[in-house]
Amino acid sequence: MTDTKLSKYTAADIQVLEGLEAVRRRPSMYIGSTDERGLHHLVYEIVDNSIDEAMAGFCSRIDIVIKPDGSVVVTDNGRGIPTDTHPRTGKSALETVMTYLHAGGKFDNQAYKVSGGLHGVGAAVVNALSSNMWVEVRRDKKLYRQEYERGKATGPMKAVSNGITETGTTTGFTPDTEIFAETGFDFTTLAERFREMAFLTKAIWISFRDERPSAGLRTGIAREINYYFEGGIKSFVQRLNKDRRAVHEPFYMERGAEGSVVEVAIQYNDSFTEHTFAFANCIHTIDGGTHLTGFRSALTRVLNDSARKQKILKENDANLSGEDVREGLVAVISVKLPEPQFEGQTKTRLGNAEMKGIVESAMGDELSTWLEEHPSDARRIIEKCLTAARAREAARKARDLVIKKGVLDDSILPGKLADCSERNPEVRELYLVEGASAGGTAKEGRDRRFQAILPLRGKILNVEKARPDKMLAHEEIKAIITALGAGFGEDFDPLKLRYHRIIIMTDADVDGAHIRTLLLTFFYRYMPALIEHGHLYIAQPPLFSAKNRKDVRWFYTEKDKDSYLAKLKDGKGIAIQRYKGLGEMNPGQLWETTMDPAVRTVLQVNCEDAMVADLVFSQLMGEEVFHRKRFIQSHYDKVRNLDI
Ligand code: 0RA
Repeated sequence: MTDTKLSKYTAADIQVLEGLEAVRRRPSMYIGSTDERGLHHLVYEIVDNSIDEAMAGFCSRIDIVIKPDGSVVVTDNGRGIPTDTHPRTGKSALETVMTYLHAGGKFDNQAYKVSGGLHGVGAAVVNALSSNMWVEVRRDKKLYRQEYERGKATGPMKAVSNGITETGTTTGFTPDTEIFAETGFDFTTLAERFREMAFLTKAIWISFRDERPSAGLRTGIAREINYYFEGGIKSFVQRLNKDRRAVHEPFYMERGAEGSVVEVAIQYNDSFTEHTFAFANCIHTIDGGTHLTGFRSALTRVLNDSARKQKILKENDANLSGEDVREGLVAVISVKLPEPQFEGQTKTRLGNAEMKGIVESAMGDELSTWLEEHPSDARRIIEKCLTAARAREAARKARDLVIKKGVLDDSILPGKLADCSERNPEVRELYLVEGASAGGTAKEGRDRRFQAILPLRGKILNVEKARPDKMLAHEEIKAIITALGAGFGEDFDPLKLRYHRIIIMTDADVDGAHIRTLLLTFFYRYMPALIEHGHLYIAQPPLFSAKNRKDVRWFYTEKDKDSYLAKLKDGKGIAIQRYKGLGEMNPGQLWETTMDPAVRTVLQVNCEDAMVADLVFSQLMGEEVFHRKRFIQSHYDKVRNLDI
């Protein structure tokens, strides 16, 4: 209901009550876009209002239903939108909220509402962009109702029943097909957002049901899901650590400061990677911002102080670095502030300068108290950071040695590499091939002018479970780094790449998928720029062949094979073969089906958009992992852009 613009107006005590024509004229101004993203935004707007009511302490459950006709109904058990007459419009407060942009009065009370800037544009905007909308309010023992069409009330608000004991608000709307090209909601997209909302709002119950006839049929999955996390973000970190060994009980704090609220939950595990998620007003700020900066500096400072106090760090020891204190860290930071400023191209970085100090001091105080009150947890955490520091030092030495010895020097290319003759990196391709035998086939089948082959033997190291020194000791990883010639980690320089297309070619089976995942993890963690610049690809070998005496046909999906078979009048003499391993093809076939640029399809691995973090996020949350893995394994032939 309130957005940043409004709060500025009210500060100057100007009330702007505008009709909704502007919203229909330029919808993107209010919801970002009119594609699927904007469409789903409508639902978030309505649910956000109920979340705000929960944050104010008056609402404990929210029910969201996609109705069989494709409309959405959101019900909460809050106080109910007020129904008394609004002094400026002479209409009910409900109608004012629903039919005027930036409806004011008590609704823009900042102490009550902290909505997400761009995202807080509210129910009126949804109303303007819906062909039909209705609201029911349960309040003062009555049930009130009003209906709207494309933002205009079709009649006054009416009390339709008496003797109502509950309170709350129910909103139903049908997105307008005049505005949205696509009006079908995606269950998973909505469910993931609701899960996030549930984690970020302590003890809220969110129930989500899809009643569309197609919902359950297509997938066989029951389309109803309920979220409830007693401990909010504390449950969140515990959940993130579900499949790891936690080092201690979670640290959790919540504190109000200068009109904002800071919430932090931390739990270290025994892995070597960091997973930190920062939110501002329930919006996942994947590019971080001032709240994250404040958090990090408090963490480093407080752990160093504590380590000195406990004499785990001796006088002559160097301080723990930011990297040291983040190894194995799982953390969630959630801030709520009245006027959030989101920066960057995707508006996913918090810009409010004051948040750095607010988070730093709130978190600093709370964490140092907690460490004092939990001495054994404190000791375990600090010992872990110290181990990280020592390992990092050892890794640095190992790396210096490795560099000195020239092991990573590109003048000494790995022996297994079959390089190409072309000199221009832009046209050079490197195939990373699973297995020595498939590697051999690829070497024979390739165009040696511009295609190089690096066979990889056995499993790739899971980099999440290994420190950089271990990683460098791993032959396959070392071979990849050397062959690419552009360094790794902070030193990675895409300008030095010896190939501009790096193509992962693995078998179409579970092992192949696993190796691919490990390789993607490695590139994502140690050469993210490689992915960002679009250099990483996945080859797509066929799954089936159909042979008769004269020729061979290849199929990349089960469906293509089946429809070919169905069209055949006479299937006699046709031999269908399922290809599992690359090694089952001869060099000519491998070239023809998978490597020839004129006919092959390769999937470009893409992490430019924010989805990467989002997926890491979802994968860590567990639930969807199985489905995603299956998705990647069985449908990767249909995806052109694969996000990792
Ligand atoms: C302002 C004041 C009051 C309730 C709400 C807003 C409210 C809005 C929405 C939107 C969806 N669900 C909601 N629930 C509550 C109540 C003021 C009072 O009762 O004193």
